[in-house]
Amino acid sequence: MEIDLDGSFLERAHECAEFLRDAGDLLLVSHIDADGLTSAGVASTALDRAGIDHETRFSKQLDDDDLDQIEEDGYDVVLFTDFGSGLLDEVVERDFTPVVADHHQPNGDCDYHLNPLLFDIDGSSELSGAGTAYVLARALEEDDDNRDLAALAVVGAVGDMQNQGGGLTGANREVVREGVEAGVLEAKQDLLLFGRQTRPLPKLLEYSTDVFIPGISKNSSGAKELLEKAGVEAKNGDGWRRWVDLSGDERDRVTNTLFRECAKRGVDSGQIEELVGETYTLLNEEPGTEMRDASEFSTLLNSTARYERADVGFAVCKGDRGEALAEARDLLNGHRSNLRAGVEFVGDNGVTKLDNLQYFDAGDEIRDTIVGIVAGMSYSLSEVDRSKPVIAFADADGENEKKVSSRGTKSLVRQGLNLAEVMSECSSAVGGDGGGHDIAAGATIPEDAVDEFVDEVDTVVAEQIS
Ligand SMILES: [Mn+2]
Repeated sequence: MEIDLDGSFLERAHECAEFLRDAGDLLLVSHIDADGLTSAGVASTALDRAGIDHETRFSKQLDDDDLDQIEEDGYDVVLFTDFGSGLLDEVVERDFTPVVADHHQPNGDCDYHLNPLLFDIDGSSELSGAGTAYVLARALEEDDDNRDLAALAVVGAVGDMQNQGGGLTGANREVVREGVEAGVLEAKQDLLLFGRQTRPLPKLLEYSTDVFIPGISKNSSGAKELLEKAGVEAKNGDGWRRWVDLSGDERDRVTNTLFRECAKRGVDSGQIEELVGETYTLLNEEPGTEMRDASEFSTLLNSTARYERADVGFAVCKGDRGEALAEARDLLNGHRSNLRAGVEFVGDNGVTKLDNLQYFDAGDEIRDTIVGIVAGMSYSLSEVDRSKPVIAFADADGENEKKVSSRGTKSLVRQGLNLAEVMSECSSAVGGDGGGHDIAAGATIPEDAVDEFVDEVDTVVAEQIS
């Protein structure tokens, strides 16, 4: 379904925009993750351009304490981005007027409620929080200005994994189209390996663990050999070359060689196809930087969010390429070494295997904000079975609670795995709650319910995959 920029969705956006112009004391509140940070970046930039004063703050999960604090601070109007819809029945009781630009399932409604789900657009796969904020931003300008913000909106959609299946679809395509027309975005089919802008070539191949390629993934000499076979120099005078440094012809040679080697090494054809998909380049960003590529940009933002430095990620979204960017890169480096340590922990301690899943409990050894990524990365370990989902537990902030993260593979999803359903059903069966995406989902459960929970998961996964 296409976003109808002339239709009722845009009409609602205009009503919200008109209201915001005379908002009085305005607070922008957004979610702390890549989509939430880009949502705030899009909304705040558009408000600035429209001359609307506002302050900005972030929250990991909007709750009553946040609402109490906002009320106490005496704002007249609060613009919520990337959350708010789910708590609207409580928000409307408060002593301020809410404007909500969100894409999550609504609980309640208000006059200024912009949410694709209210307009028959799928909020989980076809428009993100940043995409919704983008529609609002478009309504804040009478002409075609603010279309440059489509680039950030795409970063948000990618951050929310809406490009699964090879590219953005639905209303997101309209956002992509506007970004391309505005000259800020390039969308093209390319190798989907992570790090096309910043990683040294051999590392680009070596770190491909989404699709595991025997003899190349996690094998630096194998990765270098592949480049040799493709007749592509891995180095030039300045050091390692990156994907972005290659000519189109060189990229084709590497891609074709990679396909051939995958087939030779028994990677199934469905997985080989997943190595290529639509990629998004932010044309106003410096080549060779994280911000140039939507996927690398969203990872940079996530690594600020996971360490509660939303201020840093937000500043980068608003264009800071100095101090904030340097700090974001430090956080990213720290994040990577935490991930390495996490995977090492799983390797050292192993996983417990049931019929239809494997799990590990990291206790307080791995932060609950990164244990899900570690679970996904652990597929690269020989002791982890790619034919079963990985369930990871970590101690949560809350007392007597466990944070659960789960990861599957694309091939498991094709066989019917839906971890969002698994996490939601199985956590509520033990008195917790959860949800997410088919390939990656999470939950919070009582800490004494781990055994019962994994048994539930074992049963539900069996049903899905059979
Ligand atoms: Mn979102």
